[in-house]
Amino acid sequence: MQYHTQVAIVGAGPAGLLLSHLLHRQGIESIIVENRSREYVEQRVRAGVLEQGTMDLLIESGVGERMQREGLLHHGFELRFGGRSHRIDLAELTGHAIRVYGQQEVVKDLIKARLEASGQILFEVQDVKLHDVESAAPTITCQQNGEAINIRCNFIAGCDGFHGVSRQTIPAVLQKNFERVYPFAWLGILAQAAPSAEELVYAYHERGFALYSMRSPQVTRLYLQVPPDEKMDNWPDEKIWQELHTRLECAGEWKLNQGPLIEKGITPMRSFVCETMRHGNLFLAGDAAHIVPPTGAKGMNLAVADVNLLAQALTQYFKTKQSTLLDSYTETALKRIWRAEHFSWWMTSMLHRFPGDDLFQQRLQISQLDYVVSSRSAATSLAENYVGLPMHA
Ligand code: FAS
Ligand code: PHB
Repeated sequence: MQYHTQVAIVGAGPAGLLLSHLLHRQGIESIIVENRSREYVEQRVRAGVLEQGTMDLLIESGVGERMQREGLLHHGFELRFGGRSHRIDLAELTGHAIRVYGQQEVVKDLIKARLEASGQILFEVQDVKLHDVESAAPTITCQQNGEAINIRCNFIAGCDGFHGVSRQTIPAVLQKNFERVYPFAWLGILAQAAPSAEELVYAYHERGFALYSMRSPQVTRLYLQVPPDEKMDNWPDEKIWQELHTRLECAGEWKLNQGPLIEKGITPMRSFVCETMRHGNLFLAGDAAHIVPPTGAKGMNLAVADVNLLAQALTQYFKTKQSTLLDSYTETALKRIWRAEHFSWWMTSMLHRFPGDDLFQQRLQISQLDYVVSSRSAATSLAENYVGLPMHA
């Protein structure tokens, strides 16, 4: 089967779907190739926090209605350490808020919008390959249901995540990569349990980091710091709950509600940036170009910021044949990416126990936490990074 489009997109995650949606609104055609099924991508539990800019973009582009109706608007969150809880008042410090709305819900809304607009998303493709990306007529080949697919296009957007093929299409010698792997992972659970608190709780505890979040008035989302190579088999439900109670219930009367687990998994933690976000007419966006530890709730929001920028650049090209924004895409995107990388590293370093850390390191962490909860300027710095810096103008 032969296709011809303006922008071929690899990956139907938040980045690829939003890019296709934003281009469509400018009359620019695209085709998405996705190696998983629609059901799989719509059920994949990942991020949970939308920055102010992400909320605004989804609303402005006409896909934010359910997010506004079902998402939980939060004006602050808690830092819990030393047996006490301290609220960071995001709204008071920045005038902005965040919204808790599962990434899979964003994906569902975007797929619905694309299909209602007759957008083309080829699910369950295999053997995706990118060809002639340095030419003016790059192509993507793949298989679908045993049929060979060939897509001719002007540009390819690599939105296929950290393990995708797009970044690997760029010759290794040209890839300018930066990485830091952390000596711990997150064990995450989704529980059929009414949230025990209105807002998120980030806990620094001698036994390790814990995070209390939620997805709806009936579903709680929780995370535990575990060793980097931890196996799920070592964590029966009872042990998970016991550790969560220990690490989170350290301040007064507050008790964590329990309930049946819906989903559980272990996510490794790394910081990664491939600064080579363009190679010819291939552009990388989202996790294909960068990864952050989820402590700062930046992953999906960074992907959104990338494709907002890339959509503007592609729109300029197709409407005016000018490529100034395409030429500056990498430099502009990297400014926000490195800001989010630093903030995510800083939040992770402040809140996690590092294997082999000493009392000196722990005193530094407590001092940093004490400063953030007692100094308005320190709290403001955290808050403005957490709600997200303004989207690229
Ligand atoms: P995605 O990885 O979401 O999407 C890429 C898409 O490309 C996928 O659908 C994949 O199936 C597809 N694909 C891959 N290879 C392909 C190929 N060869 N051909 C065709 N399609 C291909 N962020 C947070 O902010 N908070 C969190 O709590 C959080 N938890 C996470 C948990 C896990 C297990 C993971 C992996 C990530 C988590 N993240 C979290 C980060 C996550 O939300 C990402 O930032 C977000 O998914 C980025 O979106 P995309 O760039 O679209 O990449
Ligand atoms: C989530 O709800 O999944 C979540 C919230 C905040 C984070 C990471 C994940 O920092």
